[in-house]
Amino acid sequence: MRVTVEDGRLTAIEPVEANEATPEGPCLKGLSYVERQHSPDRILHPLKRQPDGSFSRISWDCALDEVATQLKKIRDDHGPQAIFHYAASGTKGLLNSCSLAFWRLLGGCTTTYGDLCWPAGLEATRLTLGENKHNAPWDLANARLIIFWGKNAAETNIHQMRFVDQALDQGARLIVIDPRRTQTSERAELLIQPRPGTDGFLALAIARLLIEKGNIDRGFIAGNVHGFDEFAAMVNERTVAEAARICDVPIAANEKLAALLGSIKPATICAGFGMQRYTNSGQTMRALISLCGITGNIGYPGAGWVYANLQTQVFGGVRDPIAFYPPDKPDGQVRVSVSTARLGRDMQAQTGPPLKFAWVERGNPLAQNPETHAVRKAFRALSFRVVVEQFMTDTAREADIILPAKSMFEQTDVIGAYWHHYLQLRPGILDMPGEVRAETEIFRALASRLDIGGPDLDIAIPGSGDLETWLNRQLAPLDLTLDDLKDGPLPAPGSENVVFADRKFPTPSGRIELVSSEAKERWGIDPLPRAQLPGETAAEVNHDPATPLQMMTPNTKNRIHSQFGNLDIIKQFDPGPEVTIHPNDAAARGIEHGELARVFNKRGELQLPARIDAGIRRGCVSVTNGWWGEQGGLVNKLSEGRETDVAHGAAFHDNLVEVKKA
Ligand SMILES: Nc1nc2c(c(=O)[nH]1)N[C@H]1C(S)=C(S)[C@@H](COP(=O)(O)OP(=O)(O)OC[C@H]3O[C@@H](n4cnc5c(=O)[nH]c(N)nc54)[C@H](O)[C@@H]3O)O[C@H]1N2
Ligand SMILES: Nc1nc2c(c(=O)[nH]1)N[C@H]1C(S)=C(S)[C@@H](COP(=O)(O)OP(=O)(O)OC[C@H]3O[C@@H](n4cnc5c(=O)[nH]c(N)nc54)[C@H](O)[C@@H]3O)O[C@H]1N2
Ligand SMILES: [Mo]
Repeated sequence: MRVTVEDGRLTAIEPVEANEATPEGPCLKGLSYVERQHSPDRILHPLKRQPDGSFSRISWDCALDEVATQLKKIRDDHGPQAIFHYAASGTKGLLNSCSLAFWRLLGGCTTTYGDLCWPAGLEATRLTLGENKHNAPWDLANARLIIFWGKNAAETNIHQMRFVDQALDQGARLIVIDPRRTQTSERAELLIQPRPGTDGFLALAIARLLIEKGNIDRGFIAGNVHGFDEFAAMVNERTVAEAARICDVPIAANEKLAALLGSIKPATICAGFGMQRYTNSGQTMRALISLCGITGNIGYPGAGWVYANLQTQVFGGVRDPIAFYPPDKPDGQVRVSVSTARLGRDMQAQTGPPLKFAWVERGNPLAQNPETHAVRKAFRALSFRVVVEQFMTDTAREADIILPAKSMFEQTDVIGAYWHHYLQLRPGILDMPGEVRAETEIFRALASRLDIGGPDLDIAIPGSGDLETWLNRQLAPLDLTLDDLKDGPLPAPGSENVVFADRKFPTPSGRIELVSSEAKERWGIDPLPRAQLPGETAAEVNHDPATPLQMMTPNTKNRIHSQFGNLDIIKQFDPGPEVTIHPNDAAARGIEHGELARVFNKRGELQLPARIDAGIRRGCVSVTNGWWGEQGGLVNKLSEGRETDVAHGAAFHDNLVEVKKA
């Protein structure tokens, strides 16, 4: 984005055409930074909780002295693992590594493993293709067939729709697979609405039809696919009619999808994160990718599996989803970790030693992690909590000390992406308001109180005068400098516009693996992507008459998780949470449009106005995630802390509820 600053205030945000992925510039959320940056609700000073639960302003010296005293005492009395560090996806950049470096210098801490967002899909992709990368965003315009599977790009990847439009203008076909009718499906010629969590069955039925009709790419398979014969035998274990019954979609829809995928090339499957938020999602995602493999839609323009593009993760970190695994052996450090999907329960279960202190930055676990009640209980069981935040979130409200956090305009950093492949400079262009300090400064101030110093500290955490030197040091292995990035976005070194064009797949067999022994060894799942029913929502195995409705909690256009919803510009469009319910399900419960309804299960309850909408599958309800407690929309009160079958993701949508008139 190109930003205008006048008299120290952000006044305009405009497009940067040089970023070919987003030439039309930011969406409403991006534009709303004009309000967010200068919002009167921003936390501008350190705050301390008072005995009555309110917060009052204290000086930085008081705040840091108290935090340092607590850290020292807890480390000395209980060991550093009694200190819990939590960070999530609030902002991205190279400087984020400083926080972990600080705890390492302190002697270690307890962290999290797994991730709330996308690990099941990442790991499924890695197991199958060897690497998480996809064609450049604009290459989608070359596709003749586009399948959006569990992805609502018109809301969550808005820029991608530009390339969908270009493809459609050139005669491409668009299919959407989603239990909800969405803004994305409005553009499609066919919307398939499977029973949630059953997409693996659907994919294997399509594979069966493709193989039966000979609509597969035998040449490509012979050269590039490992395990095709076993896969083909496996898909014959279930008839298309059986699969259609499990997914509850018409057989004709299966046939149409198979006919399109079998006859139109190049085809791109754009997979979202929807169906990888179930307990079976690793296997589901593997089944979906196999469709690209058997139709030879990998390694060509307009073809492929578009899930996550980690080509800018050139600094380590998430490129290899192994980073999500719990450390088997602490690397010489006293490091323990708890599952982020089961955060509340796992925090409470720590015994050697029990957790005493939490440090939260860039995240809002009281709203965004599963099982809010357990998370709250775990935080309240601690003796001390610090939250570094810009706004008074549900998590900040739990803190003993709140430290004011910088915004992305207030400190220079280098950022990557997970859809396009540009590295970008994010220059600090505004002064920090009030008494705000960057995390790097906060950690250095704490370090001096804890007798941590010397070259180790300077290498790990730059002082404000050394920021550019530090960033240049991170860029050096890539033969890049900050100056190179000053003129605009640069493709990450080694990134490709068409991936796997060389047909080199870094899997154990060097091919696309439809059979993966690694899947079995690492995760104990079937080496074949055999479909399984999801955990809680599998009506066949688990039907609980008390909670007959399946609840999805997807993302939404004008907010990012729990961010932006507090801004006036956003409230105009999204004033508050609602529960979307099918007219028949509402009628059966005597609920009218706009009436207050109770949405509940054994874990918790929300009271929300009902939005009656025939676009949602019967038997399903949805509430977008990210509402705040004060708005009455903490959706994770209803979700259980449950991991996905691979890679420790969170099975957010695998969730049953009942709805009654309030
Ligand atoms: N505006 C906006 N954009 C965002 C975000 C945001 O909060 N707001 N967040 C960003 C982040 S961190 C993420 S992870 C992405 C996520 O973006 P998406 O990949 O779009 O993920 P979700 O919103 O979780 O789910 C996508 C769709 O999957 C559907 N779905 C749910 N269950 C199933 C199922 O069993 N099968 C199928 N086929 N579909 C299912 C939902 O109805 C939903 O429409 O968006 C990113 N972009
Ligand atoms: N039920 C349900 N829950 C979900 C999901 C779902 O689909 N359903 N989706 C999940 C997904 S995909 C994701 S990615 C997670 C997101 O989970 P989180 O990352 O916890 O969610 P955010 O709401 O983005 O919270 C980020 C916080 O960081 C703060 N922040 C921003 N910049 C900075 C900074 O520079 N420094 C500091 N200290 N703080 C900063 C923001 O003010 C904000 O409060 O939510 C997950 N939760
Ligand atoms: Mo996410």
